[in-house]
Amino acid sequence: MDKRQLLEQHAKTIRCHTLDTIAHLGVGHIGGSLSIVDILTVLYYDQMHVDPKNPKMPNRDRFVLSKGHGGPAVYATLALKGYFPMALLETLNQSNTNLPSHTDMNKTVGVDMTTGSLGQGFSAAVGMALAAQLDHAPFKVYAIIGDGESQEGQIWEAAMFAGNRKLDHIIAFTDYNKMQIDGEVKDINDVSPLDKKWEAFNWHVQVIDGHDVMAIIDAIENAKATPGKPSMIICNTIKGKGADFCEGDPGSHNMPVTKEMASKAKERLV
Ligand SMILES: Cc1ncc(C[n+]2csc(CCOP(=O)(O)OP(=O)(O)O)c2C)c(N)n1
Ligand SMILES: [Mg+2]
Repeated sequence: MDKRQLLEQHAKTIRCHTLDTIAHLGVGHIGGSLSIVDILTVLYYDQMHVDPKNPKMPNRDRFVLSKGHGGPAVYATLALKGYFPMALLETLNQSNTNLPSHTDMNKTVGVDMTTGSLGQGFSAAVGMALAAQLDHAPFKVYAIIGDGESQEGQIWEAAMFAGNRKLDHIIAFTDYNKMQIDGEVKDINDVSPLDKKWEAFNWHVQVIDGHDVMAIIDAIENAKATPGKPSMIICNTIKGKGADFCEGDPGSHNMPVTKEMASKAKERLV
């Protein structure tokens, strides 16, 4: 198996466990979880310097899911990497769970920042990158923001600050799935042209297919090879990618998912 095949296999496995995790609860943010799986796969299986046995390792790379509602995909990824037992996935969003629907650093091993209030996680990620710059630390901060989240003013305040401070410790991704909670981003408050906006804020910008694992790797390598600028990788993605019952459907934001729906979707995936 070559690298692409291996990573695509991991991505399928993460998608299957994300489906099962949400189906066990019966409802959840399936669309925005599945659209980021290929980015998570590349980060955790190819790029990030992390150790599940030593989750607080001081110089680990950090990951911030600023669109915190994609937690189920992060939990599936972390469980498969060995941060915690797979069985924990069945506790998603139940009372006293360690896996709330939105990522929480005080509850889940391996989660570096508490998120869910859109815009705030990205500011925290930029702050972590500033700390890394001041400390001359060797690690990177990876962050995923949503395209609907990019309608938040706070995103652009953080973007301006990171560009001005030349924070090259941060490599961010926009999950550009063209949809948010209420429908299509362009109909609600269009964020395009995203590339020109980020360039204007002094970021290094790339636009890629966010489901192509090798393109994601290349973009991260390019970002690492560009000192003196924060990096934004705009990933064209599809909401609900891989699940036949909701792929490309604006209704996939937070929807009921039965075990039958999940198992049929998994059959088509593998
Ligand atoms: C500050 C804030 N406002 C509103 C919400 C409610 N909300 C949750 S997800 C979402 C849509 C986000 O869209 P996008 O960033 O495109 O993520 P996707 O749905 O594509 O995963 C909204 C408005 C929130 N979590 N935080
Ligand atoms: Mg979106």
